[in-house]
Amino acid sequence: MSPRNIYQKILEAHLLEGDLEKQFGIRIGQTLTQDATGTLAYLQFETLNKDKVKTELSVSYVDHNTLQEGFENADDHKYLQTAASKYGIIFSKAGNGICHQVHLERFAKPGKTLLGSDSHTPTAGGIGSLAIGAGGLDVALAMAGSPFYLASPKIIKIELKGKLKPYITAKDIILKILEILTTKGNVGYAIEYCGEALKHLTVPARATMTNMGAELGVTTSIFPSDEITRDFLKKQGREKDYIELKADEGAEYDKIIKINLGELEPLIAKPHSPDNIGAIENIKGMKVDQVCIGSCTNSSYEDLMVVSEILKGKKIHPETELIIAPGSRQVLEMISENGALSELIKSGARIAESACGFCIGAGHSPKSKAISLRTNNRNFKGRSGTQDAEVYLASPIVAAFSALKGEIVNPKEKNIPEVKLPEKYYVDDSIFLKPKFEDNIIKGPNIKPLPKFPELEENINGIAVIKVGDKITTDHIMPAGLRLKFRSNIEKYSGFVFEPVDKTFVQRAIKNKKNNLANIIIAGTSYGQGSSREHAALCPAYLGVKVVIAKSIERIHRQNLINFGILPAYLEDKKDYDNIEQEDLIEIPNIKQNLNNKSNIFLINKTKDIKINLEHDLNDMDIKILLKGGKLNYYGS
Ligand code: MIC
Ligand code: SF4
Repeated sequence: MSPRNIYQKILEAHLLEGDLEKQFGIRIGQTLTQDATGTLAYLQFETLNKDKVKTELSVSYVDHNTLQEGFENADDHKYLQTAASKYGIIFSKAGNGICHQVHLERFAKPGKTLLGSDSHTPTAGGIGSLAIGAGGLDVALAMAGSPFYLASPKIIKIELKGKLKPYITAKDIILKILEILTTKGNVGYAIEYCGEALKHLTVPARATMTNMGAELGVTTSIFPSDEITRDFLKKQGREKDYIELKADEGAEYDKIIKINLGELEPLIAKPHSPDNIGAIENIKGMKVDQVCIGSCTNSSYEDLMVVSEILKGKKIHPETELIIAPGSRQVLEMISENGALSELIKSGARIAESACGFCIGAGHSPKSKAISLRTNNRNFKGRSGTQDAEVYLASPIVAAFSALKGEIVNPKEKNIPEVKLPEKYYVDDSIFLKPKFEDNIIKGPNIKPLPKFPELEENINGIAVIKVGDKITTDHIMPAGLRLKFRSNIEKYSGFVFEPVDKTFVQRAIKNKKNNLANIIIAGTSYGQGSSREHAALCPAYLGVKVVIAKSIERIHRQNLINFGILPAYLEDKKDYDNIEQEDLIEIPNIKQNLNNKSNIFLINKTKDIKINLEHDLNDMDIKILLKGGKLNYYGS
């Protein structure tokens, strides 16, 4: 047998259908959902008529919408709890922590497959799990036992050597990788880490890096499972979950990147993209109004311990606010037990719930024009809830020193406290509710039935309802923050599509729909970056969007479009982007026939009287799903 990399090993062990070199379907062992995507996932699961989930383990977390301002969040939580109980799913209540942190601590296993309805699901790659983010419908299907379909990913090997300087962290490494690879052009790739420097990276540090693979746009990232993994699992009381996992000598890769950790200097992502990387040295001294430490990227025990050691006996700058959200109840309990929490409180920090919170703009929005320094993974414009805030991303070490000084600090100039890893993590699994398999699902008034979509028409007659530029994120398409509570009410949530970009979009889209004109979105490169939220496809579909024509589309969003019957198409010649204006009348003739016959597809810009060639990357199953008007219609028939 020829030498295999880690992906080949796990994929081979889970292959159900197809060819690993091309398109294939794998068995999903574990799933996770969170509340903001979970309600839809379970509403969709209900339509699949299964009595229980077919996975080895499925967990439903509540971590995004925990503000409970109004009845909507609590309605969602109750629905999720009762659906989990009926279908055999473990339920993690609000307050237990952020799904990725908790899953890493308690459930993720090396060598297993995990599908999650959240783009940062690959966090579990830090423990050697093959973890992928997807839309809720794909997760629902995996829970029902269907294969998860994937095109063979190209593998980038990232070889790490050298030793980190004390002030450099895993966050700086992943920011370096974001500088090299950027957030664009990595669709279809997956990252495998290796190298002698791995021995300096703990599981939570590795998880910081696999977490932010989502920002690169890669399908997933993975670390080998080694003695460090075993130690982490042992301290979590889960040594039995350990297996060794490494690539064979001579295994092949599509691309190789080598990084000498000893050469890294502290980095920061500047507004408004995680790949807008600069050296802290060039930005130090800049006043910061707000510092936030937390999110699924940097909220582990070791992250917060180093922060507490830095803040110990000191006070944060009077002009700066510091908010800290421990990633899980486990982390919160441990820092509370050992006194570190008390140091954080005494320094003047505000302690937030163990939840996503500020990371998704659910509370703690900074003041107008604020400079906010965060340990999060995303700094898209407006995501903090303040449109004109400037959000920077850096390590917890940089964040803690900056909170003390009220300005960005280069930690190179500081003594970095050494933090000892715990002998044992605090474990209390009674915080998870086990399923009772009872049929008593409760749907409060915030839970509305799913909309239905028609089959694809032979000729699409429509209008370029909006033309947007490059790197439009799902936060632009479907804002979160205070709008999050409408995730289970598609009609209501659809009223906010493209709100941050164009407040008149919804009105125009509804008018076109009434006039029987299909709404067509024209976009630049990397359309649909960021979150896995299927609402960014479902709500536009509800408003009559039938096609997205872009220079390129990100992986999860592309699949979500297909799932809800929207055709993802690309401009054959990228220059044709300039040949379509907003409001142009567009016709896409014989689309069904051309897709079925594998003929070229094209559009006629009726306003400009020109023909523009299009491309697509749909496989046979994608085409069948699209023709049916989406995956629910397809599986329902
Ligand atoms: C995010 O970080 O954007 C989210 C909120 O976690 C999303 C999921 C969602 O929109 O519910 C993600 O990353 O997939
Ligand atoms: Fe939650 Fe932020 Fe992580 Fe998304 S990126 S799962 S909002 S903490």
